[in-house]
Amino acid sequence: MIQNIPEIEELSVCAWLTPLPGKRLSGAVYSYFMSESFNGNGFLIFFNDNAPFNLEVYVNYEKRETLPTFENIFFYKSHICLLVSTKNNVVSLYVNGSFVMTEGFHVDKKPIRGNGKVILGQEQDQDEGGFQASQAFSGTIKNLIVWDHKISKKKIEHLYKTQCICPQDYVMVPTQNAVKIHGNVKANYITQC
Ligand SMILES: [Ca+2]
Repeated sequence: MIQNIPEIEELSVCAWLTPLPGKRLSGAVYSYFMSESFNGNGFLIFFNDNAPFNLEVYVNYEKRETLPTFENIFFYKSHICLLVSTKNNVVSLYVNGSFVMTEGFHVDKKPIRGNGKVILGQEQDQDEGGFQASQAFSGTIKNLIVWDHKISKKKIEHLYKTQCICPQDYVMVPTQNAVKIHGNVKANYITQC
């Protein structure tokens, strides 16, 4: 992808996520890779398919880092928001409009550098590539929006209650010609506001 991504100190990502029938969510929802990031993603949202099936959030991914993980509670359609701060080294999770918890990184984080590549539904081990089938996202991603700041609690509630809104002051939103989809992913796009 496609749209120019600026350097980011704080970040919010919201989306509706729905598992496939009879399955739990697994794999990479959102992978942001910079060609300089030899060890991994600048930003990654990943449902680990191994017990205990945590939702993992990587920022400036380096080997051996201890990352924020959240218990996997996504067996049903859910609206999730992840609010990331590289100033405070924390990630907060909201589900269906409500705050769930905040977890910290154990390695200090710098801002996430700009001009990387976003892939929905697969985990990049290299620029727009290095995909592993076992890390493909299983489920449906809908109304994914990214902001370059922490959005308010009120906005999170609004996003959940209105289901679909016209995104405002966002950094990146998938449109049909601005995103690459890989894996077992059904993508829905905001087509009109
Ligand atoms: Ca990989």
